[in-house]
Amino acid sequence: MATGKAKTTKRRTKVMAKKAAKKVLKSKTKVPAKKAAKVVSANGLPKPSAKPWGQAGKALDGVKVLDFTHVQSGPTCTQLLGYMGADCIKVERPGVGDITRGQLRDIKGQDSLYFTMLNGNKRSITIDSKNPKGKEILERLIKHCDVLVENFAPGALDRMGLTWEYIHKTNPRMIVASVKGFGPGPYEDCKVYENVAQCAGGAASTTGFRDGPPLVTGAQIGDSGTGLHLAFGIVCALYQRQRTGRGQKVLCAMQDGVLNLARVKLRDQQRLARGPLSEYSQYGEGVPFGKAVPRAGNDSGGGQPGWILKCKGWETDPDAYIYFITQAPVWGPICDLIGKPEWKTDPDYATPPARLPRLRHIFDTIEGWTKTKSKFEVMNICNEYDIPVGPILSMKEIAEEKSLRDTGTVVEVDHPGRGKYLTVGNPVKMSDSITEVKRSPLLGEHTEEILTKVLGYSAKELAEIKISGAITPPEKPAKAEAA
Ligand code: CAO
Repeated sequence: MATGKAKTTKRRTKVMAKKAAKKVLKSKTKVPAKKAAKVVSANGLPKPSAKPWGQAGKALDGVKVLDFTHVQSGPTCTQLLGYMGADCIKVERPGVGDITRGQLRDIKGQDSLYFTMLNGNKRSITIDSKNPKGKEILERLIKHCDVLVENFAPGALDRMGLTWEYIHKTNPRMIVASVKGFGPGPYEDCKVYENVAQCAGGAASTTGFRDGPPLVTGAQIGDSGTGLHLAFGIVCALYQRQRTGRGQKVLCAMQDGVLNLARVKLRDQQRLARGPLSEYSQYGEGVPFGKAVPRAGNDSGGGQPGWILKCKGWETDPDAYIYFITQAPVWGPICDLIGKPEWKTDPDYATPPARLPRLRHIFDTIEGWTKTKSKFEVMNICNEYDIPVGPILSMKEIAEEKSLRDTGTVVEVDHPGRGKYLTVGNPVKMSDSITEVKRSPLLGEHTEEILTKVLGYSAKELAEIKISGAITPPEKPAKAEAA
């Protein structure tokens, strides 16, 4: 409790503090406006926002993307930009659209999951890029947008008249970003799909079992992987434009993207010149190495041996498996768990180099234990001892996994034609740019909206455009290819 004296002192200090504050305010107002602004942005950045986290807009708000992409690689890139807040205006051929709208259809007459899962957070406008009026609309779009993204076959954009020289002259600030199969060189004119890139980028020759043919992987490292690289290039080009004021070309070749993801295998190629790769199980098995990096089955890519092991139920469930890593620091707990405590001190098993020639026997023994438990039981038990393991999750299990729904990695969206569908949300989570996943657009859903509200065409001009054939299919509509 405060005494009377203490109360008076408190009151006096309050009054003094108020006076001092007034003084500070006075002296602050004396600072010339120019200098005050300098204080606010001394490092060239605006004052930190006082808005609550996630309510200060999205990372790419204000960025306008002319999205000329189709199939998978390009759409992956622009969907990510859309997730980050960019306004993606997808240009599609009238009456046809992105070929994937009609590919691998699961509901008759409706946009396929192939299309809907790669084209969320975009607006669709139909324009015939070879029609004179269509070209005029495209010119307006080029002037309006910051980035043009395309993944046509080599030369297709030029044949539309949209050369780099033309685009740069029309809008010197525009960034022109492309996916192609190969970079400059002997294959630059080739059309490329996912598996071609996986093979040409070195991934297939190093995937699969030693005694089997090269294998492609289910992860779309050629298409989605390259789209991801392109998105990174675009964001960097936007950042550089802040300084230079001009756009630039951004090129991602699928072969390069795959190689970047397979770089550990190029590492191994160089190590191979100096001796066998001791962490590959073929070393322990005494199988000689050839001249190139071999396929390593399920060997772990790093220095800690690992393998896929059967779990309870493997006889009937094709996904009852677990990836098990015999990480050196947890070798003791592994030995205890599998009922081999003597391996902790046995010179044949106690050290990582001693274990290398015995890996197959070691993993067979561990499998004897994992086969008695479900993959989730193995996971729970091993996690207690910090033993790194990973259950083989089926796509069914992933689709039903609650934690992935909770984080927005798997999202359910509603589509007017096909109803509810699952898509993969933004895999990049940001604390101040919260992703809102929106359904994919119907073909040409936003054509009029973009022509009038974005490009400023009048009602009269819109009527002219409508009869010009620039935004509607030709008399004999081209058929969407159904797969
Ligand atoms: N209006 C008028 N014409 C249009 C148009 C529009 N809005 N949109 C596209 N077109 C035309 C193009 O101009 C091109 O015509 P021309 O060849 O006569 O000039 C034509 O449609 C087809 O373009 P394309 O050659 O790119 O398409 P494709 O189906 O034959 O090939 C693909 C597809 C993917 C192999 C090829 O685009 C390619 O190699 N792209 C680069 C690499 C890539 O991204 N691959 C990943 C694909 S995902 O697996």
